[in-house]
Amino acid sequence: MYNVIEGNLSAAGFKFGIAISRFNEFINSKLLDGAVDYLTRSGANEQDITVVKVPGAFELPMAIKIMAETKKYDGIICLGTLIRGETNHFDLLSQQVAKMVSELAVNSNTPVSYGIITSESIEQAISRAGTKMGNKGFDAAMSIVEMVTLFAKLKK
Ligand code: INI
Repeated sequence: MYNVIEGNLSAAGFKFGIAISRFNEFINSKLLDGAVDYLTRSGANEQDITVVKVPGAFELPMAIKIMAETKKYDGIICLGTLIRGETNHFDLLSQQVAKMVSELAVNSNTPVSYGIITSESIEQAISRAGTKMGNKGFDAAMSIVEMVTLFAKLKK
């Protein structure tokens, strides 16, 4: 019989960092609510959750890098909203940020989950922040708990 190593959904005892941008704060605050809701309902202690705020999505990788270097967090969630209608450099920003975030996660050995909405319009962003299409912050928290618990097993 083969061996299977996988994470679980119990956040108890782990420390989480959340990097969040202020740009589109109205939407991002809903993502933060969703992420904290998931973490605490999965057993995380509120005192074990640290929220780091940056101006915009462009600055998220910089914050994540320092956060990962401190080794204070078992996992980091990044939250933000990029709306095509609002920016000419939407494509550049969204591709660069996603690339940087994944490189940071791989290079730092700290799991980072991606809770950044990239949408065509504000309406579409709202539908992904706790209305019709779920909550991307909640989903990113679910992924980070699975990865953090997986890493704990892999490192044993
Ligand atoms: N930042 C975002 O997080 N979302 C956006 O939609 C956005 N738009 O539209 O431009 C945005 N721009 C700011 C950018 O992330 C930086 O904060 C800014 O360029 C300063 O470095």
